[in-house]
Amino acid sequence: MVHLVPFLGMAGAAVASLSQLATNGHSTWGTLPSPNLPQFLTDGTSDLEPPWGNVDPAGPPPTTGVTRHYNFTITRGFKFPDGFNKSVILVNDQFPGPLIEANWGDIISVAVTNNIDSQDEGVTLHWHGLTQRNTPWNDGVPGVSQCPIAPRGASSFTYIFQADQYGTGWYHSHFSAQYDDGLYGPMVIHGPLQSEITYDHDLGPVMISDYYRIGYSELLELSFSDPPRTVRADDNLINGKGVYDCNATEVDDQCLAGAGRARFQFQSGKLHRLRLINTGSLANQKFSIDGHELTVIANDYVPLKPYTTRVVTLGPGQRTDIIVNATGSPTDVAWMRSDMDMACSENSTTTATHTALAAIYYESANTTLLPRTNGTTWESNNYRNDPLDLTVPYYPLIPPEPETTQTVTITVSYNATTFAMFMDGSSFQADYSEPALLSINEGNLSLPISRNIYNFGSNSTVRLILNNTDSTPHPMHLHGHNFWVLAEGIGAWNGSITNPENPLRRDTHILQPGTVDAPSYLVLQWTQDNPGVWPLHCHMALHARAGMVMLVLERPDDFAAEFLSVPLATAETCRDWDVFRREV
Ligand SMILES: *[C@@H]1O[C@H](CO)[C@@H](O)[C@H](O)[C@H]1NC(C)=O
Ligand SMILES: *[C@@H]1O[C@H](CO)[C@@H](O)[C@H](O)[C@H]1NC(C)=O
Ligand SMILES: *[C@@H]1O[C@H](CO)[C@@H](O)[C@H](O)[C@H]1NC(C)=O
Ligand SMILES: *[C@@H]1O[C@H](CO)[C@@H](O)[C@H](O)[C@H]1NC(C)=O
Ligand SMILES: *[C@@H]1O[C@H](CO)[C@@H](O)[C@H](O)[C@H]1NC(C)=O
Ligand SMILES: *[C@@H]1O[C@H](CO)[C@@H](O)[C@H](O)[C@H]1NC(C)=O
Ligand SMILES: *[C@@H]1O[C@H](CO)[C@@H](O)[C@H](O)[C@H]1NC(C)=O
Ligand SMILES: *[C@@H]1O[C@H](CO)[C@@H](O)[C@H](O)[C@H]1NC(C)=O
Ligand SMILES: *[C@@H]1O[C@H](CO)[C@@H](O)[C@H](O)[C@H]1NC(C)=O
Ligand SMILES: *[C@@H]1O[C@H](CO)[C@@H](O)[C@H](O)[C@H]1NC(C)=O
Ligand SMILES: *[C@@H]1O[C@H](CO)[C@@H](O)[C@H](O)[C@H]1NC(C)=O
Ligand SMILES: *[C@@H]1O[C@H](CO)[C@@H](O)[C@H](O)[C@H]1NC(C)=O
Ligand SMILES: [Cu+2]
Repeated sequence: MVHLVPFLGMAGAAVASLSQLATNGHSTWGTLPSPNLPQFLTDGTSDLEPPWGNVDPAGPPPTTGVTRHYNFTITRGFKFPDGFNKSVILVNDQFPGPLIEANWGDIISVAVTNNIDSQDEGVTLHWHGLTQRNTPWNDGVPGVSQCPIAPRGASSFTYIFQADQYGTGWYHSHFSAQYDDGLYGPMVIHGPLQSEITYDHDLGPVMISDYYRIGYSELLELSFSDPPRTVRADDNLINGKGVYDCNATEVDDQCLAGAGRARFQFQSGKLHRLRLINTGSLANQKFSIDGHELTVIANDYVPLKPYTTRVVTLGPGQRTDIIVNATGSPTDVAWMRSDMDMACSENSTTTATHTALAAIYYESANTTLLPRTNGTTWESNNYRNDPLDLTVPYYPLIPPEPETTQTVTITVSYNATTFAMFMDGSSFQADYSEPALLSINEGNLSLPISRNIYNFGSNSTVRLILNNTDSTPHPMHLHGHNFWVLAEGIGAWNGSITNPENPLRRDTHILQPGTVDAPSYLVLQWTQDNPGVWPLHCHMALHARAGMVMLVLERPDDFAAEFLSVPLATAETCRDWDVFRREV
């Protein structure tokens, strides 16, 4: 499949007539001037040297002694991110949520209050990609590491954890498919940079999301209805902004014209760092900037040997840091764009809703004009990530022979009422009132089969071969670790590893579609250096809800020593949730 995305006539007005408050609340993402993030936080002192000094960039994080405090109040509100009226979730009145920023090694403390006015809508926040070493109860997964934070201000919970990776990440709700409604935001952890890399401006996060005008509860109802309906994205947003064609026949009076696209600023001849994040629900994204080359420097929280490309692939949950040389003239205007690459939701939407657009204005450009640049061609590659032999970690790490190897086969089945996904024949179900980590910490390993617990004991290394018989892609995410991606393909793995001296490492990687006769495989490996209960799951919220989750139980014998200090707050959150559940 070769795609050429032409200039789009219906790109909306250059200047939004709907207010920023109406589309995104108090968020300023995607408005001019673009943020210019610093290389590190100086805390108002005259620090000229970064706090990580000569610490080995490939080693454990430094201890900085600094704590970054945040207060998050979660609410719902009616916003018009692309012109369409939707009840979105706001963090401190912002959609998408505010930036969490720290230096490598800092402690981050986020006090979260759930003020959603609802009968049953809890909240948890997951800090995607951080390992939560020694703090597994702060990983933010309901039914695994904690109970949901009860709504209506009945409860709050303070997450405290170390910024133990550096680069670009994000936080998002792990409650049901809640982040689809906007409960997410970016995280930037300043850290060492590869020696050959420099840049002039850090434009910060570029959050890309497939977007649904109905709420996630309705989305789940449709997907699990009888017969199950194919869910189709209504739009594709950048930094929470898009322009829906309110004249489309199926749209009623809930659409207001005048929403604006995200805008960014370039300075001619300068190098710009952009932090791409797929904050979406289902869609694979193909990101490009018309007429510009992209130099890739990191995937997830892992620095890469820089390489240059025109298009970057991101599955839900994944991040890619790029440097872009602004080679245009000072008056140029260009489209930044991201195309959904997604077979199962293709029909009956227009190209416009499948391509997220944002305008890039050079320093002397007329900002009331829209770009008229042409898109870049790309080829679908069965929804895989960019080639493993191209994406090579900057700091090499050789995977040892594994102490144990596990194969897990993914199947999907449809019955009269719903569809379900299975990992080795078992479809995951959580009990939000009984987090697995807490049961196991109390010495109870006899949990229901539907918890999909894989006890890897004290093995120092685990290799996992995922065997996918399902015809959709699955962005697989492991909590608590970066994994090695040893191989991917169709059929039976022949044992060969791509770049055996230094395979790709990251925290999320796409398992491509397969069939029963020709399943696809993805071979992952990690070091068991982080005692805990870590979900390994498809990042598509619908698939996780359908059961595509397994729990990696790591070094349970070390729990007694390591877990003495499960905070009282974790138990209190469960009590609050139970009281709340009894009252409704
Ligand atoms: C968070 O809220 C608490 C209690 O209201 C307040 O004392 C503290 O200063 C706030 N912290 C920040 C970073 O806003
Ligand atoms: C948005 O939808 C809500 C719920 O239907 C409604 O109460 C509100 O008036 C709508 N807002 C506008 C501006 O139409
Ligand atoms: C939508 O319809 C209005 C009124 O007919 C028209 O002025 C406007 O240009 C149309 N917008 C688009 C994007 O086609
Ligand atoms: C960036 O582009 C400018 C103008 O095209 C060129 O002169 C410069 O060498 C480029 N910088 C880098 C680091 O490639
Ligand atoms: C999508 O539309 C094309 C052209 O109208 C049609 O041939 C194809 O069968 C449709 N695919 C699905 C999955 O509905
Ligand atoms: C910017 O473009 C608009 C629309 O074409 C035009 O009206 C305006 O005069 C231009 N501004 C400048 C400073 O050129
Ligand atoms: C975009 O493509 C069209 C059709 O191929 C061409 O006529 C036009 O010059 C191109 N525009 C730019 C800015 O390259
Ligand atoms: C379909 O599967 C779901 C989930 O496994 C189950 O709850 C339901 O009872 C099944 N329905 C039928 C008709 O088998
Ligand atoms: C362990 O947990 C399971 C599931 O929550 C429960 O049914 C069982 O009674 C518990 N066992 C013990 C010994 O507490
Ligand atoms: C290693 O993992 C396997 C499961 O893959 C488990 O059966 C075995 O007991 C583990 N070995 C140790 C030493 O914990
Ligand atoms: C993968 O799944 C297929 C279909 O269930 C099965 O035939 C095959 O043996 C599995 N492969 C492995 C390596 O387990
Ligand atoms: C193993 O599979 C890889 C990827 O398909 C292929 O490049 C390689 O040649 C194969 N090696 C052997 C020994 O068959
Ligand atoms: Cu999936």
